[in-house]
Amino acid sequence: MKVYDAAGIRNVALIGHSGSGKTQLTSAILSDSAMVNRFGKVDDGTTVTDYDEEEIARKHTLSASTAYAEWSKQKINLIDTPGIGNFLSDARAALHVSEGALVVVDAVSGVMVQTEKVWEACDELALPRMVVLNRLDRERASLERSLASLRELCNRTVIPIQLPVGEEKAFKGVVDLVARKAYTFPGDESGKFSEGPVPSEMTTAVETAREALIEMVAENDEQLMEKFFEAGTLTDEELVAGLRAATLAAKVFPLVCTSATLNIGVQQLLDAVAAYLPSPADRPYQGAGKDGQETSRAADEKAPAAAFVWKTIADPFAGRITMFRVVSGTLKADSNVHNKSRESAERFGHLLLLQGKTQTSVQEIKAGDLGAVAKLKDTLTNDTLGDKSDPIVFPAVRFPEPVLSYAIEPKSRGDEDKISTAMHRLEEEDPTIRYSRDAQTKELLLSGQGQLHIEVTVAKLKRRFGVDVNLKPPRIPYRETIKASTEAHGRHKKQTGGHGQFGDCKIKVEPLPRGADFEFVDDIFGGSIPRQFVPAVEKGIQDARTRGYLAGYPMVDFRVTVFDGSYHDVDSNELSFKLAGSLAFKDAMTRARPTILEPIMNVEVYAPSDFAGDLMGDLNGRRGRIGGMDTRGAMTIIKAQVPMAEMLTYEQHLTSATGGRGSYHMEYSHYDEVPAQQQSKIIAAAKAERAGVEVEEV
Ligand SMILES: Nc1nc2c(ncn2[C@@H]2O[C@H](COP(=O)(O)OP(=O)(O)OP(=O)(O)O)[C@@H](O)[C@H]2O)c(=O)[nH]1
Ligand SMILES: [Mg+2]
Repeated sequence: MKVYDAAGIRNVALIGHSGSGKTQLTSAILSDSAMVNRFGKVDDGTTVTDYDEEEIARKHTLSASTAYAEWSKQKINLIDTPGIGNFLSDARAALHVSEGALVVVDAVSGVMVQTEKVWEACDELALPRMVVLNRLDRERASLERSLASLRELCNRTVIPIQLPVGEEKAFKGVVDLVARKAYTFPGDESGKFSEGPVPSEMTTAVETAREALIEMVAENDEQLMEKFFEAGTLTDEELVAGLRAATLAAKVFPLVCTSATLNIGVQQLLDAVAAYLPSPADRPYQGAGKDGQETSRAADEKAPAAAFVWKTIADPFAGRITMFRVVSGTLKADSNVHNKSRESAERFGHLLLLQGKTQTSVQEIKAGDLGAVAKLKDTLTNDTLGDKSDPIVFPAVRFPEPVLSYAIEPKSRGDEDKISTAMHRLEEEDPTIRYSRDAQTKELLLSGQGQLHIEVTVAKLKRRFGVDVNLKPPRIPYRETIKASTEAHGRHKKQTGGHGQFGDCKIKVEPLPRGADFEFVDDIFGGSIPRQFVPAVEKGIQDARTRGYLAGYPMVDFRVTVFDGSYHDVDSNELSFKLAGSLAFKDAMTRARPTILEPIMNVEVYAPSDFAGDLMGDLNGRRGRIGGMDTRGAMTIIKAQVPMAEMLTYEQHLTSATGGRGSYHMEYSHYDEVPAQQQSKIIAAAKAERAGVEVEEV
């Protein structure tokens, strides 16, 4: 393939709610641009970008993947991203290396919860975007209703540049509002279309929509506004240039119409991408210079080479695959590159272009383009690669912390070492999972963004690394804290002939604000405890607090001050003071009013308004606090704060309560005290667990 320079490249992330058709659309694009021979289908598991077995089996994208199409003398790099909430961080990462986004919206359901999330993510980056109204061939599909819900998201700035020809099953093409031409398709998926005049029954609608488009463009440019007032309209050239400028400035978001399964409107979409979305040359990349000062870097192939790593794939056979964007300069195969985030040297072998999983080896990759390289030694996601002498580094993608933990155990004994190696590889690939060992129970914990995320990770573990594990019910990461200040005393004394043991300390404990974790203060004056033993007191308290007091959960948000004690010249040693610390902690807990904290989640539920009442009732039943309600067209958004413990089964409930038409998004908010009734259950469950009894439910 030809090597494109920055002005000839478009980096476009396909983002949007799950099921809107991003993968199918990518597939249609690759077929129409003759990058592949057959038109792959999500439903047959034959698309280029959902190549992973797990994606094929579940018919959902679980990890972002790249593809590219040559169109109108341009190379359009496509990043197909997951729409499922658990996996949305991959969409965020993709936005970091794109100049533009295609926000794919299902014309039946309109804006959904993840549409809103990705829209906000684009807003944060001031990213230009186009809206692709897809699935227009479906029953109940509607431009008007979808537009209404979009406009509640971003006012009037989403503006159609096409109108659909025919509705629902009869959807057969699009009218381009700029060129005033109709493109109609036979509906046989071939993508062969005929070009003709606007159908007579559409002329009024087309003229009205065109008028609205012209006004929107004129509104965003003073010169065009003046012309518009003078002449009453704009020329086609002015309209195209004005629309491009307003789109680049992320002030206006053109909307196009497609059916990705029937391959209708897809080529017109590509034309629009080429015409209106920016190239890397149009949008300098943000980075930080020597002193951390913000700076930007133009996509200049003559500048020093600098690349940002936005994704890593852990392949057990091919090794690590590092996916990057060349921000400036030119990366060459078989060359030495510096990892500026880790100050280490890396050796590039083959440089790769990725068409889904298919790799094509190339000699060089220039500024603005996306590529990959295998087998780097210690480069990970979010690293900056380039010339050692060039100070620039690029801002990291912020990945969310895990919200949910499951205990896992190997099905066959002796697999524990294998689990640990494989999990560390998977952590490299997915920064939103964590693998750890529970300090109390010694269980292996897998933490992630939700149940599906955990299940998919376990499936990867099995398929890629041959490790089979059992998942135990999720564990809520409860914490303990105290509600009262008190003083306490701990003394450890043992005299069994010969050498004795003696440690003695007095402490004060006081609650700290939520999130403060733990503080230890040494307030010993006059050597009542010799200097060298104070750390032992702290260690004893630290150990005791991580073991918890009520139900074995780590105790947080309090301060311990050791202010007095005594010692024995011969019998005092570290161990004795450690035990004294731990005894003082236990003594303090009898008066410090210990209590249990639980994680509270921010939850947003999207569902057709008919269900709103029932869903709110249900959230109340889950100890939820409703924070607000909003409507978007026919949909209602409910915002609430709900304890995590009550949300474990929410997915199933929402699906069955709304017939699959509701969706939700959840993220960690804060810790709050558990009501007394629930506390006793948690304490009982912890006791039972310690006694080795299985408990059904907490
Ligand atoms: N009728 C119709 N079905 C479509 C269209 N586009 C996609 N589909 C179907 O909708 C389903 C979801 O399509 P995908 O392309 O997997 O959706 P996605 O946005 O990639 O979903 P995630 O990967 O989960 O985010 C599949 O069964 C597709 O065949 C369309 O234009 N019309
Ligand atoms: Mg997909």
